[in-house]
Amino acid sequence: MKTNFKVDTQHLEENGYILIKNVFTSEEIEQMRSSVADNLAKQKIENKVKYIQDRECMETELLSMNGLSDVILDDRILYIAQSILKEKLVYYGDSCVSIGHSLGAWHKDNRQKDRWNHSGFDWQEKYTVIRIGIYLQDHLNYSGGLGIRLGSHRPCKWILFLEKFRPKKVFEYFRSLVYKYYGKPIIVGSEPGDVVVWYLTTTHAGHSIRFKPFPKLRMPRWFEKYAPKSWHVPEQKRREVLFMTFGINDDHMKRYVDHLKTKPSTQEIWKRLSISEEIVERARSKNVDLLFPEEYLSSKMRQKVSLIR
Ligand SMILES: O=C(O)CCC(=O)C(=O)O
Repeated sequence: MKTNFKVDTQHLEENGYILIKNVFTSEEIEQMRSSVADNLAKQKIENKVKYIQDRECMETELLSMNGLSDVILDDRILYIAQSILKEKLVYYGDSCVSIGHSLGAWHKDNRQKDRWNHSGFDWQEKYTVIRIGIYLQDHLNYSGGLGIRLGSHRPCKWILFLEKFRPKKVFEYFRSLVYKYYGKPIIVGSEPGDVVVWYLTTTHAGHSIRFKPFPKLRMPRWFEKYAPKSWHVPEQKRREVLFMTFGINDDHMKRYVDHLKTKPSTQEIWKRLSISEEIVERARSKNVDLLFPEEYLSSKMRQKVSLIR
């Protein structure tokens, strides 16, 4: 596919994330914002929106949403994911629209068991589950951007070293300190039209605050919490982000889907899955495998997609 952007996989390997500039036009971003508003209004009427602090959550994945299903199967998104993962892409319904502030704490999203256990399976072979974020507003000049800890997608030698020590309690205390400070923190300066990609093993935080005296620095959480609000660079507009993950048909993906099965919100998304025949066909023609755990799907959906049994 001919594109006007480059997928710098080397940057991803070294740093755990990439920012790809100018993938979508400003008209397309405005269209996405308008589709988000339409879906939110519809789901509010149906009483399906959940509120977490001042964040509005639609528990529906993107392929089931009018106007937003096109984004996942957009050639540019698939080209980006394919350039990184190199094999047939698998989509298992792990996507959402995030509206409003997300929590700003540092965390990883790979399976719970291995997040901070760097001897676990997720750290053994090249990790192959990526998250793509399309931030629909300016985070280069405004607050609210993604925080990333550079290089935190690689096993940490300190954590591996500390794992040799017992008793466990002492080890766990030091390990928790290492987690917080492992990898230099940055704010990803995405602008509307850009796409951000990171591994689920990369330590990240939503909603970084830029401060007027030093807007380029990602400040520690305690500073974000307690520094005067008058120092904050404001947000440009209501924060809206489209998130989606892709994997390939391998053990990392299967282990991640097993982890998703433990989350009631994802179970709910799978139960509500409503992908049209036309979209299933489009995914097939673009060589994307729609693969879902059988036990959560309606009998109608079971007929349409591939099943994890
Ligand atoms: O809201 C963001 O920018 C990041 C979201 C996040 O933390 C996540 O996807 O786990």
